[in-house]
Amino acid sequence: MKIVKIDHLAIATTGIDDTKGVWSDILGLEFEGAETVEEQKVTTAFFPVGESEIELLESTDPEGPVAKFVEKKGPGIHHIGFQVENIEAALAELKEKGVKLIDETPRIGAGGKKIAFLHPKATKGVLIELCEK
Ligand code: CMX
Repeated sequence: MKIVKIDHLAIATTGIDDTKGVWSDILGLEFEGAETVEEQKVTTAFFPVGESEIELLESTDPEGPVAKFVEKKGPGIHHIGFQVENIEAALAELKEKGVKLIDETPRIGAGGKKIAFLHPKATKGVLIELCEK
């Protein structure tokens, strides 16, 4: 599996409007825009940093996974997104190694990217997303 770069670091928030000042006003990052990924019950907002991005997550539903995460752990780092060269090949390789996956086949995330999550049990508690542009 070839990891190209850290694509994004995702932060679960209580609300993008409440939180975006931290990234734009305090740190001076540029707000690139927001996008709702309805299938995952989440709105995403991006702040580019070099070749990577900070991705803020806001749940669109009180029962959604991001709302549940914030309820349980509070706002904070939610997942790391790694860009890979070939996501299907990466997933096949991980499956072959016996790594527990949340997504065995990619789904579509923000920006139309192909994405897939590894199970946090396989990675000692860190949620890892693979993505391919
Ligand atoms: N960090 C660590 N552990 C996490 C976690 C996180 N961020 N999110 C979930 N988990 C744990 C859960 O607590 C659960 O553990 P147990 O089995 O011990 O209870 C386990 O992982 C499975 O979680 P789940 O929510 O029950 O499983 P689902 O298959 O329903 O969903 C996931 C998994 C990761 C897809 C979902 O929790 C989630 O976070 N969805 C939002 C995805 C997202 O951020 N999308 C944004 C757009 C993507 C993009 O383009 O970047």
